[in-house]
Amino acid sequence: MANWKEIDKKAKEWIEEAGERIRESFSTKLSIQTKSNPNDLVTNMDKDTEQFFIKKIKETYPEHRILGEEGFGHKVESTEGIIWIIDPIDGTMNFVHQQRNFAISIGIYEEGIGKIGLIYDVVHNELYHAIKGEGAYMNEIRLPKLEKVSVKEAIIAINATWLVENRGIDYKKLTPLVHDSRGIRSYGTAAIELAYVACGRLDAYITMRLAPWDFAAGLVLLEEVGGTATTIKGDKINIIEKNSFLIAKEGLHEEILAGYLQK
Ligand code: 2AM
Ligand code: CA
Repeated sequence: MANWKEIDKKAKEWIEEAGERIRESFSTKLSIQTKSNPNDLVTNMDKDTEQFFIKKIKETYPEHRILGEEGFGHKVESTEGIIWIIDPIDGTMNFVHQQRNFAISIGIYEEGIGKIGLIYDVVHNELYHAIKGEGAYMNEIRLPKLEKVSVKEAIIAINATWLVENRGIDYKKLTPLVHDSRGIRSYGTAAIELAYVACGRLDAYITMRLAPWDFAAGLVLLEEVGGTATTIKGDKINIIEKNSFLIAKEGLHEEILAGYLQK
C-alpha cells in the first residue's frame, strides 16, 4: 500500500525546490522555443523543471509512472498503478511575457483516482494542496466547502478564444452567459484557474481543451471542496486524455449546463 502522507511530503519538498529554481531563473536569460505553433512556447525552464521532477521520482519511486507535458516521462496509455501527471510550468506564455500568472501543477493518481493535487503559484508563493479525503488547503489555510451561487452573481473564467469563431464550441452559446454573469475573467493558466475555483476566487471555469497535466492536480483540489467538473456536454472526464471542461460550484454547474451549454 502506498504511503500517501510520505509521497505528499516528498512532492511538496520537490515542488518548493523547483519553485525556488524558477524564481532564481528570472535573473538569467531564458531560451525560448516554439512547439506546435508560433504561440505555443516552451523554455529551458519548462524542460529543466520536468526533468528535475522525473529524476527525483525515479530515484525515490521507481515503480511509479510519469506523464509530463514536455514528454520526458513515460508514454501513458492506461490509468493502471500510480501516475504522476506533471505540468512543470502551466502558463508558459505568462511566464515568458509577464514573469507571473504561471504555476507548477502535479496530480498523483492511483488506478485513475486522484490522490494528491499540488498547484504552486511560484511568484505569489501560494501552494494549493490536497490529499484525497483530507480537505484542500492554500498554504496553511483550509479551503471551505464551496457555497451555492447563481449565474447572475458568478465570476466565470473563459478565454477570449472561445468567445469568437473557434473549433471547440458554437460561441453564440456563450454570449448570453457573458451577458448574464457578473463578470468574465481569463488568467492564461488552467491550473491557477482551477485553483481559483477551488478557493472561491472564481465561481466557474469553462474551456474547450485541456490536457491531463493542465487539470490533474486541480481536479483533486476541486473534489475536496465539493466542486463539479465535467466536459461541456456533462460527460465524465477521462484523466489521461484531452477534455473540454465545465468546472463550477454545485448548482451553478447545472444552471450553466442546462441553461446555456445544452441549449
Ligand atoms: P501551458 O501554458 O502549460 O501550455 C492557456 O489558456 C492555458 O491552456 C494554459 O494552462 C496552457 O497550458 C493551456 N494550453 C495551451 N495550449 C493548449 C493545448 N493545445 N491543449 C491543452 N491545453 C493547452
Ligand atoms: Ca506547460
